[in-house]
Amino acid sequence: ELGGRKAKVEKMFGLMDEFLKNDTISLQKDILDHVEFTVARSRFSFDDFEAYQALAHSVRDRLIERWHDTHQYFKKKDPKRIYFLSLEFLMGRSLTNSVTNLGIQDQYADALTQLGFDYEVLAEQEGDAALGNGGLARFAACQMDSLATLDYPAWGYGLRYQYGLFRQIIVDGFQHEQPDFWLNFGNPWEIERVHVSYPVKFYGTVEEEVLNGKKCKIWIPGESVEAVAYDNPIPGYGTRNAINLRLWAAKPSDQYDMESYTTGDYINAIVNRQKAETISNVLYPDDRSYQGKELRLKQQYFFVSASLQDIMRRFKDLHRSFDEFPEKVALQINDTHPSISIAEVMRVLVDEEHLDWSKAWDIACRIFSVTIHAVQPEGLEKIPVDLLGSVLPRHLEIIYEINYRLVEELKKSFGQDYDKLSRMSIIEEGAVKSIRMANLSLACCHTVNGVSRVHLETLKTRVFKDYYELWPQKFQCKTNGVTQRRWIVVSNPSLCSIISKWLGTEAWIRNVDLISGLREYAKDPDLHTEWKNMKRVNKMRLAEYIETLTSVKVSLDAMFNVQIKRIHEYKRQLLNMLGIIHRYDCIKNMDESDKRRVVPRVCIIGGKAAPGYEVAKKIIKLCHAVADKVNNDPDVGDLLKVVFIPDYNVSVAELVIPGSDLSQHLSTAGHEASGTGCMKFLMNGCLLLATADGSAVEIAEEIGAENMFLFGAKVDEVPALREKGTTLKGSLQFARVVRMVRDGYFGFKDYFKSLCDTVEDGGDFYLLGYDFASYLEAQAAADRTFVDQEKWTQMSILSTAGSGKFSSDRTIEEYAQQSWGIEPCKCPF
Ligand code: HBZ
Repeated sequence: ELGGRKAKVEKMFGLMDEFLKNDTISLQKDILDHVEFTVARSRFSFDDFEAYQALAHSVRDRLIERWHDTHQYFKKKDPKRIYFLSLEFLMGRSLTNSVTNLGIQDQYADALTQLGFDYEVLAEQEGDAALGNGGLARFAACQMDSLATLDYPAWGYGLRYQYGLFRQIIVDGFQHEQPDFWLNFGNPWEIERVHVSYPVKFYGTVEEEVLNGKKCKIWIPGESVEAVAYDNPIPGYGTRNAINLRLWAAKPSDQYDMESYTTGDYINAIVNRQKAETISNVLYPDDRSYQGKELRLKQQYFFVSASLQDIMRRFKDLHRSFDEFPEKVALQINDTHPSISIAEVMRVLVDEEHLDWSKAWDIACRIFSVTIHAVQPEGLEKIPVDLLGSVLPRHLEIIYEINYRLVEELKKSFGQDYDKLSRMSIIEEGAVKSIRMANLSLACCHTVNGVSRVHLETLKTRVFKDYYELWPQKFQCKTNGVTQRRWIVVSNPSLCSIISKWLGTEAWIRNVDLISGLREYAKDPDLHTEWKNMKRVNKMRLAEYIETLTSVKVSLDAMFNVQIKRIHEYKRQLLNMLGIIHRYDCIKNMDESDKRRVVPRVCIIGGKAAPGYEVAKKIIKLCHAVADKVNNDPDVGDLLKVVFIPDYNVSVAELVIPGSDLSQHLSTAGHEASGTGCMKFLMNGCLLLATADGSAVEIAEEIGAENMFLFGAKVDEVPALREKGTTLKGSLQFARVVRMVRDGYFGFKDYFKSLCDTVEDGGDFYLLGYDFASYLEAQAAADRTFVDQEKWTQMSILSTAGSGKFSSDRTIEEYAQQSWGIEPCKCPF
């Protein structure tokens, strides 16, 4: 009874405390204090950027408080924790997301207005944290948001790159890459933890030692680099929990170069020390192959080793025996990039903790699970044996031992089937003998996750066929999702209000299944009016942005048709461009009365090409060449505009997606593992024009295929179509538009020749020619529907209403229950 009263009183004081800290006057005082003492400007004179910095620090104070409480509570309860290891996190901006999740947006907006500032203008001052390439990295960020919101005891671990993904600038229509100096003006969202640091070792030799009469291996490393922690609090929504994303930065270590100082080579000793920092300097742009790149391997091991030291230290604070490790620790590896962690766990358990090999292996097999994001076997990482042996000699030995035992086991099932054994081996023989990191993960992880149903099927039947036959129970589908907090609540506040109003509750923000309640209003004229207004306001914002960036004026009555994602041949931005050229060609050949029936379109394209990916860069140039011609053609006017949005990133997506009518997801069937962009469009009520690939197949099941525009070859048709090879011809229309590019209709004839070669018969690996007719038909269907605004709006409402499954909350629940075995741990105060 007394205990109950005490808890109530504590809760009441907690609420009062919260109120007093978050009232307008306190917030204003706090912001002004930060202007004066943190940003060190006079409180009577500071600009928008300085105001943003002060605001960010004020929000950060509130975040830190919850983050401390959460970790105290986790420590007290000591639940099983999930540790999410990822080489990439694409967090985007933090201010708006944090303020929303903390539930104090209105208070801050009021406080700022009274100070003469506009919350939205200040929010625009923040640059993106772009520590990742694309879907894989943004999905990691969405998962962190869901883990925090659902109160799971989770940690994220990654690398704190000095330079994130390159900035894309366009000069004369060509992509140029520039460094992303994202830390130049400080980062208020991180907390530097100079006292949380670990040495990470590289190179050297392995020696044998006898300990207690037993032979042991010891690694005598040749280099040591210090990993210093930078903590990034991640607040949940509607909870006081705030979890931690710990990113490691490399700093010189004092341990190894004392000798250089004493030999008098002072300058060189310092220069060598600085080299250590290069490890966390720069994010590798997605290059498809990192073969032989020593720095890449060092990055992987650096963050893995530091994270595992941290995890094991936390475990050892409370536990004596590693027997309990699997009851307290789940390790998720995000693609194979962190899979060297498997060898590292074995090294620590066997060499340092002196566990038997089989006991250590049993522990490793119970703690690790992996998610694969690639479709093609070529997308899986391999590390040359020579390289691994030089950088991590002991790990190479361990991997050989794992492989020896694996092959012995495989022989029990497959006898002398040497083809199979060599395909399943962790070691790939050949010109460059390599370690297959995926096979290392498959050998150890208890769960191997695909990111959509189609993808899992591909993994089972093609990429990892042999392993699936051996261990079918390991393979699971965890369809990706995205967080509705960022992708509706933050980026589309008008839609957020409409949903809450019609559902009569804000509960969908934590429990997105409720969003299906919109279905019953899909034909309600009042909802239609609100929905259309919302879309128009968002289109207006986007149109202003387009004009500022590109000087192209676009009509709000046009259909905004968007394709934003990394530029890749399999994503077929070229199909989009050829479709646009076809549309242009048709308009040019129309008389005035036909023109009146054309649905005006604004075609918006955005995305970065990997710096060494020539074909992708040519596609970007083609977008610009076509835009130049079309946008300046008086015969076309507002009927067609083409816009390339430079430097596509998370915050650009937040602006573009809510203002889109139609979005395009054109991957050749079987090539997109999942796709998460389509889920963000879906939530925002943008209709989808898509192939039956990745998650689009599941989207069609949720909203009904009749509510999207599906086209193109199906996954199981693609191999046969490819077989046909040279006999496969695209339509006449296809030949005509390719010819226009070839003949220099858009200029740059010689430059585009090789691009055209990639899609002409015989060479058309991604089947643009085959899918073209069906693509045009889907586009025509979109036009017909757009004319019928009632129908369009109804489809749009049904898209949002059917998007519940694609929340990362659902994905995380599945991981928690099916892979990690963790329970929520909600901080009560
Ligand atoms: O992961 C993407 C898939 O292409 C996409 O279909 C899926 O939805 C998404 C999330 O599961 N994959 C990537 O984004 N991959 C990379 O960015 C990448 C980065 C570095 C690499 C390889 C791939 O070395």
